[in-house]
Amino acid sequence: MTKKAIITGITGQDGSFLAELLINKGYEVHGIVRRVAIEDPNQRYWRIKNNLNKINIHAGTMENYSSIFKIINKIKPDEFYHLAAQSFVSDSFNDEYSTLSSNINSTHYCLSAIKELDLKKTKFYFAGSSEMFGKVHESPQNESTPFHPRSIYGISKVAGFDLTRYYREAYGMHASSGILFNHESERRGYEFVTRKISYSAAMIKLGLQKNLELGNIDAKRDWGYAPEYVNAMWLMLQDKKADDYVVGTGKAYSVRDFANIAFKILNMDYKKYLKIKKHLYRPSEVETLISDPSKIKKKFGWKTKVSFDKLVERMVINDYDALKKRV
Ligand code: G4F
Repeated sequence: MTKKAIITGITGQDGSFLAELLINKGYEVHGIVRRVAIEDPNQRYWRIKNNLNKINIHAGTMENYSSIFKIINKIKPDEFYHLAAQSFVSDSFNDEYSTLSSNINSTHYCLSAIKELDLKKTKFYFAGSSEMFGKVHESPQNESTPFHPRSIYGISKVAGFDLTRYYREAYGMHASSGILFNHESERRGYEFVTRKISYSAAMIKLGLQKNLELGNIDAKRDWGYAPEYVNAMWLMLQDKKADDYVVGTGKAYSVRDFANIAFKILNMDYKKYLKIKKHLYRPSEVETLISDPSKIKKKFGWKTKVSFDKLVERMVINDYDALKKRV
């Protein structure tokens, strides 16, 4: 029997890679998408445009329980990947209420609908985040490290993580959370620092931009390659037992390191173009995140293959080649 999967956030970086992975594995793939996205496919579907004929799109609002309930009831999926969220940490400082309510409620609605429909076969995945560790209590961070979120986004993810565990423990649901460290790719949104740097480096090289404006360049992150992370999500749902897993590379680099390598690839020195801007600093920063992915490695043999240098190179070359074609 063909397996059915629902992905929320299918138009995003992770959703698009996950859709491809599941299509290649023979799944019937369903995506829940806002009506505005359906009305503006050129703008919103660029990551999934090559697979649109293989994806079943459903118009739905993550803030609306009945909308989610109806779609889940219609599809009765084997697997449910809840990736949709307001995922830009910076924005969560300016837009506390909608980040908190939409990130928490959407997770609650999905879990509650699966429970109310008594879909015992449906396995649920929640996209947790290393932002939950925030002001870290130990390094590297593993599944037992206490959470200490430093943003409304991080707080919303801790609540989503707790909801997922609660439904697992209270109702025996197969509900797992991946605690994913930063993962990037050629499909990353332009507001995140890695894409901002790769795109700016390419623009500067081609004479289309003068400077690169950044905030805290000493922040360190554990950056991996996104397609490998969606495979980790899938692996979690193939196990008999639901559980939570840290997913990362186990190595950390600074924003400065990223900029240095990115500009070097195009034979430039980032220091010549860098402008530090106060307004790009966050009111409370997460200084360093570094994962201990030994649990997922031991359980599923999962580990990253694309190195940090290779990741930066892929992103920069992709932006440079695409821009060059346009000018
Ligand atoms: O690229 P970022 O915006 O990613 P951040 O905040 O680490 O969050 C990402 O990873 C999380 C997993 O840990 C996800 F849950 C989340 O959804 C998202 O995908 O910022 C990375 C670092 C920060 O320390 C930030 O202060 O870069 C620093 N930074 C410095 N200048 C900047 C900038 N970040 C952005 N976005 N833009 C800047 O100009």
